[in-house]
Amino acid sequence: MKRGITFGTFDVFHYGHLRILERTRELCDYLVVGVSSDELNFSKKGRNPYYSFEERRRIVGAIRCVDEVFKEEALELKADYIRQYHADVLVMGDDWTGKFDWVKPLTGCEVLYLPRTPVISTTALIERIRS
Ligand code: C2G
Repeated sequence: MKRGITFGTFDVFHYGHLRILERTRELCDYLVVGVSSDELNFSKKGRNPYYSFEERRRIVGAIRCVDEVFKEEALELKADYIRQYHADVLVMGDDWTGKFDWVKPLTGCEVLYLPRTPVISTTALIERIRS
């Protein structure tokens, strides 16, 4: 059984989020998702997510193709999470291209970057709704 892992904030869950999860699940038999903690999101983006960690965790966990969800506390812990969840493949959107290649030699886990779904993003959505 092939186990896949992916990570994200998944704030204001949208179609691009659904597609990365569905496409990752097509590459494996069991999908584990690391949802960023509020603190990790703040350190990456300089703002708090619109939805709290608990809300984002529940939304991602309710998606049919997602088998398991956990809290991602730091980007640097990727190799530990991969070992903990016995992941065979790490999938991220291509805005992260090259950023997590370092886990392959440490864990043997394959690393893939899939094209982002065009146009949609949480930031763009929030800006459009605001204006
Ligand atoms: N994504 C996508 N298409 C979009 C928007 C997002 O494919 N239009 C993908 C991103 O590339 C990412 C995932 O959806 O793989 C989650 O996106 P974000 O919630 O923006 O995640 P991010 O804040 O980049 O957190 O350890 C990595 C981080 O936790 C990733």
